[in-house]
Amino acid sequence: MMYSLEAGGKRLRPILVLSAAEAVGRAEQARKLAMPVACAVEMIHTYSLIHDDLPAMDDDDFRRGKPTNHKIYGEAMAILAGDGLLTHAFFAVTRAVSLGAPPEAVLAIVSDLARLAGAPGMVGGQAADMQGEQGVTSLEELEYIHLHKTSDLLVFSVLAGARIGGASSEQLEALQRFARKLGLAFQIQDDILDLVGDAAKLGKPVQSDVEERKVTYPYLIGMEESQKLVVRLTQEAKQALAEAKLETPDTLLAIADYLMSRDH
Ligand code: GRG
Repeated sequence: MMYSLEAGGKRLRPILVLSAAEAVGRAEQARKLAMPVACAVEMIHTYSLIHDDLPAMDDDDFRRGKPTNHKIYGEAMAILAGDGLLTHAFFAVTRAVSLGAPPEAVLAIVSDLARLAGAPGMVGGQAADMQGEQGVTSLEELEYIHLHKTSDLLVFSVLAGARIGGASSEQLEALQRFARKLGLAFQIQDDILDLVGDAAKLGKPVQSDVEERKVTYPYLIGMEESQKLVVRLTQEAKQALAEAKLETPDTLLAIADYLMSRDH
């Protein structure tokens, strides 16, 4: 569990939890109360990466610049490390109450986490992605996969932070729209970066129409349209953020800009 948690990564989801908490108000106090939830979402994310890398799923040898969990500890232990992180995440969320977070906010966070990380959320998106390997045919199908596999955990992160910060239901609704758009933009940018990285490795020009196992936005609509879509989705995300009328939205805005322009 610690091997994969400490392997690095951008820590995007915990940063979203903390930034959403501080954006709503009483920044310092909110950040402190939100810390256990920030840790919990990284545990969930790390479990999903460990399981995604298993031979039965993506069968990857490297993650976060290091050998994948099953390459070091074997498949059985990697499955258990993922299971342990998933379960411990719920324990971590409940720690927010002992720090002083309102119990009703924490209860809503537990419920959101079970839904958005579970079968109606990330797990469902991953299942649709695995089925799609036999042939994703439409943009609607691809959007469904991305919205659940990727956006739902970002939605959870932003909502959880905002709940701890004391957000109103109107603010939560606007923040949900923000995170859904942000997640889609993030995933499409990820697909673009994968193609650019693959081309660099092969020393060839970037091609979005190459035959590949996974259907992506660049594959379906081309590289240029995908890049335009990332910009449009980011603008829409920022518009939703403005509608949330937060006290200090600056960090969330900076994250949206960073994700659009990142090169790794
Ligand atoms: C196994 C239930 C289950 C779910 C797996 C997260 C996931 C779902 C699969 C990983 C593969 C993938 C490309 C998912 C899309 C989301 C995504 C871009 C994950 C990588 O997140 P980053 O870039 O990773 O935030 P770091 O390492 O920076 O934390």
